[in-house]
Amino acid sequence: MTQYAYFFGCVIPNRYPGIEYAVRWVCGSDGFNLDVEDIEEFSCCPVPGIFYSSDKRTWLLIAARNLTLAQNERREILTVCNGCLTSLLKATENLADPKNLGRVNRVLSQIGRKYIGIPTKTEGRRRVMGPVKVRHYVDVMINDVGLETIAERTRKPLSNVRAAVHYGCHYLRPTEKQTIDDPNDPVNIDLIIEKCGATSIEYEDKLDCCGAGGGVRSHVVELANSITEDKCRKIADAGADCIVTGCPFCLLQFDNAQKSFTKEGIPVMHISQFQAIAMGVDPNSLGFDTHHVSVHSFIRKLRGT
Ligand code: 9S8
Ligand code: 9S8
Ligand code: COM
Repeated sequence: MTQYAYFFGCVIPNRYPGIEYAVRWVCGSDGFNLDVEDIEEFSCCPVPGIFYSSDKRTWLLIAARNLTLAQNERREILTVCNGCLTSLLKATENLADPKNLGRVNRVLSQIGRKYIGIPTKTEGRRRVMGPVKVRHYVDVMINDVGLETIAERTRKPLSNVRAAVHYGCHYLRPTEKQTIDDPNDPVNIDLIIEKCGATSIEYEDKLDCCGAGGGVRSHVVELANSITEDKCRKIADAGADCIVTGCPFCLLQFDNAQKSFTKEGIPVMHISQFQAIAMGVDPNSLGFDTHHVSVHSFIRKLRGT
C-alpha cells in the first residue's frame, strides 16, 4: 500500500482548518483508511506565484528541503493545494539537472540534508533513483482510492445539489506537463461529485483562473476580484448551489472576493469537505463558520427545505 505524507501548505491550517479536518477524516480510519502521516517539519512549499517568479534559487532550496523530508521517510507527498503541487513537482524537475542539484545540496549540507530522490529499481549493483513523488489529493482519490470505492462509501447522496467545479490553473497548466487529468477537458473533480450523488453543472469559461494566482491577489486585488466577479456571474447564471475546488487558494479567493461585489454569494468548499458531507460527516464540524460566504443556503438545500 502506498505511503503518503500530508502536505497541507499554509492556507489550510491558517485560514480553513475545516478542510484539514475533512481531508483527515476522508483519508483516515473512518474514511478510506490510507497510510498517511504528518511530517511536522514541512514549511511553505514555497508558494510558486511569489517565490518561483521572483527568486528561483531560494524557491528551489526551500522546496528541496521539503522534498528531503518526504524522501527520508520514503513517503509520497499528498498535497491538498494546486500551488503546492506545482511548486514541489517543478522542484523535482529542476533537481534532475545536476547543476541545480549540486548547488542545492551544497547549501542543504549545512543543515545535514541531501536530496537524492528515491530508489526506483536496481540495475546490477546500481540503484536507479527517481524523483520524490508529489501527488494531488484529487489524483489520489481517483487513481488510488478509485471512483467505485468513493461511490460505495457515499452514505448521504447529495442528490439535489448542483455544484460548479473550479479546477484552477496549477491543476491544469502547464498543459504539456499535466498528467493527472486532461488539461483541456478535465473531469476528475466532476466525477467525484457525481459519485457523491450530486450534479456537476457546466458553465462558461470553467477553466479560467479564479483571479488570485500568480501573485495577482497580493499585488492588484481589484483586478483579481473583477476576474472572480466575472466567473461568479457565469456560475450563478448556470444555477449552481456551490462552488467546489481542489485548491484552497482559489477557495480563499472566491470566498473573500465575493463580499466585494455581492451580499449573498455562492458558498465555496474544497472537494474534501463535499466528500465528507456525502460520507456522513455533520456539516457543522467542517469549519464552515470560518468561511466568509455563509453556507446556510447550501445546508438548507441538503435538508430539502
Ligand atoms: S504553502 Fe505556503 S502559501 Fe501555500 S497553500 Fe498551497 S501554495 Fe504551497
Ligand atoms: S489560485 Fe489555485 S490554482 Fe490558481 S493560478 Fe489561476 S487559479 Fe486560483
Ligand atoms: C496559486 C498559487 S494556488 S500562486 O499564487 O500562483 O502561487
